[in-house]
Amino acid sequence: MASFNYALREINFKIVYYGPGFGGKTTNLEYIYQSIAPSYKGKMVSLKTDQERTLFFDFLPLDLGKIKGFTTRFHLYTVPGQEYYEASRKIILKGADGVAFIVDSQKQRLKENINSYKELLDRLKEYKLDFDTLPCAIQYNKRDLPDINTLNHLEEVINIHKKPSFESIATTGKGVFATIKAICKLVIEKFEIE
Ligand SMILES: Nc1nc2c(ncn2[C@@H]2O[C@H](COP(=O)(O)OP(=O)(O)O)[C@@H](O)[C@H]2O)c(=O)[nH]1
Ligand SMILES: [Mg+2]
Repeated sequence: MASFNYALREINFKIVYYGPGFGGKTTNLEYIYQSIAPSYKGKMVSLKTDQERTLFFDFLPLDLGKIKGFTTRFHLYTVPGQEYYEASRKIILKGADGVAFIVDSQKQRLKENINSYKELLDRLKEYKLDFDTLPCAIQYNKRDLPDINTLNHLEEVINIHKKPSFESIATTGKGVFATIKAICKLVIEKFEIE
């Protein structure tokens, strides 16, 4: 849910990076964070659990302009991917304005991707968020690795809702901004019609 800060004349949007553990969510956020000039971003907050981190930070996209005199501020979150953090994932997803679903393209991880996608759909349903209209992009990550599924196959078995999708190598930054920009654009478009 977009929230307004009238004092700062800002609209705040929440984008959640979802997907199986070790798919590249944290790597995406770290790349985005380090690419943004200090005056356009807030502090990166990291909540450490024993094995994984939940990260969040906010930033002001330079190229989106203002909406009705308000500056847009995007808050990016990652969720911990391992199965036993289901409760945390559910809490973090609450109120999301947009979702980036990060796929691990490796063949051996296909099942985890599909399970995570199904879980996402279930959680959204519980929050009464309609996935058909929710701004979302799919990112096929780790395209540099040798034993990966073809794009066509991943599109067929994962992207069943035909969301915009991008190939990426998050460790080098390839495809990282294409993904977040697509989501920000969809979030703004949806906000403007509602
Ligand atoms: N080869 C390769 N490794 C990646 C890529 N993206 C992430 N990784 C690595 O995969 C591991 C898990 O990434 P991480 O961002 O922590 O995944 P998360 O659990 O989804 O947050 C780390 O060792 C990353 O360096 C990629 O595009 N290619
Ligand atoms: Mg992570």
